[in-house]
Amino acid sequence: MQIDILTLFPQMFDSPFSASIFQRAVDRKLVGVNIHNIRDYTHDKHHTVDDYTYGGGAGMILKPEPIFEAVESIKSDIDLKEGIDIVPVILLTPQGRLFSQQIALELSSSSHLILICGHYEGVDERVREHLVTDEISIGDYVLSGGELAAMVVVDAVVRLLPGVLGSEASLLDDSHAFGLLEYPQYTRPPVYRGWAVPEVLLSGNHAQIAKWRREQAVLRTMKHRPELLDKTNLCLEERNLAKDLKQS
Ligand code: 6GU
Repeated sequence: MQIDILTLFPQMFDSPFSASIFQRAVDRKLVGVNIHNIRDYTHDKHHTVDDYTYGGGAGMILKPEPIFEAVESIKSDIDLKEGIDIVPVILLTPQGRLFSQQIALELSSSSHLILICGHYEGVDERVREHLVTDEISIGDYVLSGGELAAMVVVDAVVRLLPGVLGSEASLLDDSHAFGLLEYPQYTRPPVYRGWAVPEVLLSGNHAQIAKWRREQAVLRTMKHRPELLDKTNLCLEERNLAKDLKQS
């Protein structure tokens, strides 16, 4: 997968993409990331990227020209195999659809992504109307720019690409992959400061362990994210467990 990111602050991307799983994915050529400075696509002496909003109001708006030219330049470099692919052009903005594991999965099937990091009070609406194919927000809070949101999206998408994670099984265990939060996990020592690991986990009884984990996942989901349970397929036993917990 090839990812192009348009930003006013390219330096923000230096460290998050140079560590751990991500760097390994780049080294193995499973993903390539290019960071483009929107300012490089301006033509005036002052490299102007923003301007006042028509009609008045506080704050500056990103001008359309540099963004259109940057995306068009990136697209013209892409070796598009005749109509097989339209490249998603995604604007990171608090006005977008709420990012989720489902959307990460959807995006992970594209061979190419172009991400535009919004800034200031927003972008000229013509960027939305005539350039962007998708708008994504990472949650109901306001960030000072789309950069951190772009990093969140890229991280969530890249780890889903085949071969990026060590074992494909760990993808299935992910929080949210099943619509349940993850069960509690422990490692050695078996007793730490007097706090013991639940006995069932040391029992070697795999059926019991699987049952305990599923129950714990339901309990935890019930406690922190009850709305997720409405969308999840639970067996009768788990439904009753959730119901009991609700009543207690
Ligand atoms: Cl994508 N951008 C900004 N500026 N703030 C956000 C966001 C994006 N998602 C949540 N808050």
